[in-house]
This record gives sequence, structure tokens and C-alpha cells, in this order.
Amino acid sequence: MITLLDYGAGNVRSVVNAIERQGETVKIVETGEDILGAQKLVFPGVGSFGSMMQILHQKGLHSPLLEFLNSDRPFLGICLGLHALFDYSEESPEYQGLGFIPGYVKHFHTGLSVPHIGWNGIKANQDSKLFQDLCGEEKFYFVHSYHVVPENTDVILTTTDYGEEFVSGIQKGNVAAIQFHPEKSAGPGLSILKNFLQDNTEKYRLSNNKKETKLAKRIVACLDVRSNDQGDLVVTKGDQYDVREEGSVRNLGKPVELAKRYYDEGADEITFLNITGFRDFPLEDLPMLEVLQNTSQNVFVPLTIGGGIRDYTDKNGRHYSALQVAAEYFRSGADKISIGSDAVLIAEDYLKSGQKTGDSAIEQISRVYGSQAVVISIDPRRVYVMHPDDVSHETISTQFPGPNGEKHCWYQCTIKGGREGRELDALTLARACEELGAGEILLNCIDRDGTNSGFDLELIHAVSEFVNIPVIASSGAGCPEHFQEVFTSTGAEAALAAGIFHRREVPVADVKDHLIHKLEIRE
Ligand code: 1PR
Repeated sequence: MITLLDYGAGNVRSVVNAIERQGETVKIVETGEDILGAQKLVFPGVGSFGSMMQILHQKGLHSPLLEFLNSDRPFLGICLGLHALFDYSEESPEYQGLGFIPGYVKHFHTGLSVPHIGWNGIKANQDSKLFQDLCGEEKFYFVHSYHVVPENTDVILTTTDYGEEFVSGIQKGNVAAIQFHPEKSAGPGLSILKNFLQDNTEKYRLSNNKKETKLAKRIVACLDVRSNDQGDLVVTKGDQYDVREEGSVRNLGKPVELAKRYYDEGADEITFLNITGFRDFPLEDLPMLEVLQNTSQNVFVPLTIGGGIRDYTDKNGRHYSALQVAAEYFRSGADKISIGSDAVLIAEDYLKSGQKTGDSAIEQISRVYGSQAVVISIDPRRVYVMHPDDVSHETISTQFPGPNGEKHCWYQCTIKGGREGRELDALTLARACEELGAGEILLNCIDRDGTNSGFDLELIHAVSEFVNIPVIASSGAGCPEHFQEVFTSTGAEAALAAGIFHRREVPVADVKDHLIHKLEIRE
């Protein structure tokens, strides 16, 4: 029996699924007594340090947790569950941590994109039972903006490199905690959990030498999902956002099956986009929640869900906040949520007032779940202009002149799946959402969507230079070379495709095989 501390602000479902995959049963902690009675305790932490410590105090779990740690029974902290062990965090300096490990939690200041999102390696600083069956070359999934700084270096279990060498794991007796998410790190992550769950105390050496670890470029498989005319939830695919073929919604397969196939092929992340979310209400869209629940049982890489995340009033006049909608998705197994149309409207209000209200979906969800959980999906289309001064938008000079020889263009944001253009450009939207707390940009392109003609490199380059958060390139991938091109000529940290995977034109594995000796890739 494994006890798992769920303080209510994270995706514990995936951790439960990963532990149950090892044949163990999980008891979710409800009370302090549960903690004190636990043989082994797993503490997954997602969200913000402040809200975590606040909830632990409110639920009376703070002292029992500290008592458990001091009893030296087996403990595994994950991500924020590592940060909680320290004295305080720069993320929420007004809150104290557990103080079990002297030291503090520091924000990244490395000049690289923050959050640190993706697959990176670990270097061992001591032997551990957690390292059984690992060779030292594995990569694990990180998603965080802060890292721990222990006063005593003896507790350091692992370090990782991201602009600077940071502590990615600690071990003190039977208490261990890691920055990365083992439940989202595919096979190597499942091995770490298996090793923690075993009763043996033998320690293993991680054989890798101290060579610098590198963050891998991510290959993301995207599943645009909607109900077809028969009411079944299907994976569809637009051609420049038009998903109909001979009058019917294109049906390219079942969401859970396709997601599992892409995971098995090596996809680093899976994204579901509920493309009619702008008009349907996701919480009534139970099939979408079931898709997430079923997928998270067998897919152990990060899941992003988008579509319809906004404040909503149902037909009975009952109001739901975007935070409630997002919370339902997180409880169903999502690690990140993606906001499309509502982000455009939120940014327009913010840019007009110059004020942060704290009430927008972006601010609320990033405050509770952390900025790394909030992705902004941008649906832009190219608009040519003769001169940059003809518009008040951020423009670029383009190598691809317009129909009248225009050498400049801007990228107009749209909402409702491209149906409505707005007086806002993609670069300004991306920066505004970053200022409001978003952690990542999913940068689509209506002109390239479904065309197999390659990514819009000019758009992706311009946006990734304009913000300091990671950018996922999307739309237009037609061959593995397009992925190499977007990674070598833009700052994109991830590249997403849909059509070539669903139409079985290019397997995910072929993309990775093409890149493996050219770029840092997770094998
Ligand atoms: O506006 O918050 O409800 O979110 C709606 C979400 O659904 C947004 O993320 C929006 O991008 C997406 N969406 C809405 N309508 C469509 C459509 O196709 N009619 N999908 C749609 C847009 C973007 C990617 C696509 C890539 C890769 N698709 O999912 O797969 O462009 O395509 P490719 O590799 O096949 O070229 P909200």
C-alpha cells in the first residue's frame, strides 16, 4: 500500500496510474493520521509554492508531514514536493516551507526560456536505490521555473544543466525528492517509481560520467478532437482549419488509440484540442474528460488539453469560472491546459487598460497551478502590408512577397477556430500573455495548417525572439526535414504536428530517427 498526499492542486491521477502500473495500490491521504500511519509516502507537488503551503496548513497536514519525514520512513517528493522540504521559495517568500532540508528555492536566471520545460538528463552525486536498471543516459521530463539550493551539498542526489548546473534531486536517508516528473518520464520515470516502491535498500551507482546534460527538443503529437455528425468524438484535422471533406467531418481515428500509438512511437508530449470548445461547454463534454482519464492510464508523457477553457454560464444560468473548467481537466489527467480564443480577449482587455486585474483565466490558472501549466494557443493568419507604418501592429519583413509585391506582413490573431479576425497581432498577444503569467506558446498558423508545406519559419522566429517563454512550433509539417529546419532556424523548443501522423505519412519515430544525430533528442 502506497500513500499519496494529494493537497488538491495537481494532476495526481497520472502518479496514481504510474504507481498502479507497478502493481501497487494507492491510498490518497485525506488526514494527518493517514500520513502518520503511512509506510511509504509519495508527495507530488504541482502548482505554486504558496498555494501548496497554504493548503497543507489549512488541511492540518504540515506537522504530520514533518513528523513523517523526521521518522526517516521512505518518502518520494516530486517537483513542488521537493521544494516543500526547504525553508522558503522565492516563488512565494511570504510562506515558509517545511524546513526539513536547510536551504531555499531559487528562480532560474540563466538567459534561457523559463520555465525549464522538456526532457533533460541527470548526473548522480550519490548512489541510490532509485537508480537500479538505469544507465545514466536517460532523459526525464522537467517543467519548473524554480530549483532548490541546499545549504549542505551532502544531500544532493542529482544535478542537471540548464544554463547553469542546478540540483535536480536530493536524498537524505530514506527521504528522496526529485525535480522532474517520473510519472511523465516514460520508461525511465516508471523505473524510478518502481525502484522507490521496492523494499530493497541496496544502492546503485549511475554510471554516466559528469558530462553536461542537455535539454532535448520536443516532438509533440496533436489531436484535434470534435464530435462528428453522428455525435462520436473523433480525431479530425483541418486543412487551413477546414475539417470537412465532402461535407462530413474528417474522421482520422479514435483519440485514446491514436494517443497511445504516438506515445509508443516516442512522442514527447500529446496535445488534445477540443476544436469546437469555443461553442460547446467542456464540462458537459464528458467524452473529452473520459478521453483524458483513459489516455493518462497508459500514456506517461505530458498531456495538454485545450478548447473551451474560459468563464462560462450554462443554459440553467449556472456560472463556471475558467479555473473550474481547467481544474476538471487537471483532475482528469491533464498536465497543461491551453487557452485559445479567451486569451485573445483577455490580452485585448489588458492592453487597453494596461492593468492586470488578477481575475483573468490566465492569471487565475497560473496562480493556482503554476505558469508552466498554462499554454496559449495562437491561431494567426498572415496579412500583407506595403509598409510597416501602414498598421499599428508588430510587423516583419518577409522573404515571401504578397500578391501585390508587399514585403512586410503582420500575423492577425483569430478566435473561434479562425472564424473571427481581431485587431491584435501574434507577437503582441504572446508577450501580453507572458506578462499575465502564461508559461508556453503553442504557435499555430492558419495559412500552413494541414498543407505539408513546412512551418512558417518567419512567424516562429519572430515570436520566439519576442518572448522568454518556450514556443511550440505548429502547422505545416510535411516531412522530418521540416522539424530539423524549424529547430535550426528558429528558437522553437518544440515542434508539433498532426496531419502527417494521423495520415500515417510520417511516423513520429521517423522524425526522431532523422534528428537523433543532428540535435539533442530524447531517444
Ligand atoms: O479557442 O480556447 O476554445 O481553443 C480552441 C483550440 O482548437 C485552439 O487551440 C485552436 O488552435 C484549435 N482549433 C480550433 N479550430 C480548429 C480547426 O482546425 N478548425 N485546430 C483548431 C487548429 C491547430 C493544430 C494543428 C496544427 C498542426 N489546429 O492542432 O494540428 O496546425 O497541423 P498539421 O501538422 O496537420 O499541419 P479555444
